[in-house]
Amino acid sequence: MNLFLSEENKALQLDLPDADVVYYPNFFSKEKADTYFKTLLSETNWQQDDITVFGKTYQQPRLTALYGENGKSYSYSGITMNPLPFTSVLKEIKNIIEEVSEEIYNVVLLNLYRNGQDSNGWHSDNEKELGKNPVIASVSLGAERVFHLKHKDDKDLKKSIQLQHGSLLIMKGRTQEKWKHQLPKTKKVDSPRINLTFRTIQ
Ligand SMILES: O=C(O)CCC(=O)C(=O)O
Ligand SMILES: [Mn+2]
Repeated sequence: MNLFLSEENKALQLDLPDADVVYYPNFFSKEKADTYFKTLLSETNWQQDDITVFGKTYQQPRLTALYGENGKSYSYSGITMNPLPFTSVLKEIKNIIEEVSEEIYNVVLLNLYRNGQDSNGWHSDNEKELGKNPVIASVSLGAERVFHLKHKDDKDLKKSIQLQHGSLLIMKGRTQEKWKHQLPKTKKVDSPRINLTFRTIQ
């Protein structure tokens, strides 16, 4: 038995057309998730970037950081991020996620939502450097937040999931091609959440 994982580590396949999304609500044990949250909150090189959308510049409504192993940069919404080398805690999490998802990742993007006013707007992770049908493995730590998915063509196809402390969400197949996702603002949360998305830059 892997002592890092929770005992009831069940996988829920979401029933979404044109997508392949698996959610593990209790992926890490509570103790492991608590430790990871504390370590990442204090050790991460958090930064707040400006983004430019339709010619207007805003501060991103969250803090971010990029860690990776190959020195390749990653660009989205007009931001280019250069990865710092993986820390030991990030390597530890990456190894565990690689084992369950049977995939190798070379970068992790971290988001810190300081409270319910921080958010991540509708988008797909479909940047060219991620290649076709990318696998995105997303770990949630800290405050529970709602995550929305909506189909790009069929407006009636939507899904909400509560992303729990210590959970893992894997999006693969055509999910990024056919669906968008967001983490909306909420008045119900006033504590921080950390999200890690493991990705492969080609
Ligand atoms: O915070 C989350 O759960 C989603 C993060 C996300 O979609 C992203 O960083 O691309
Ligand atoms: Mn995303």
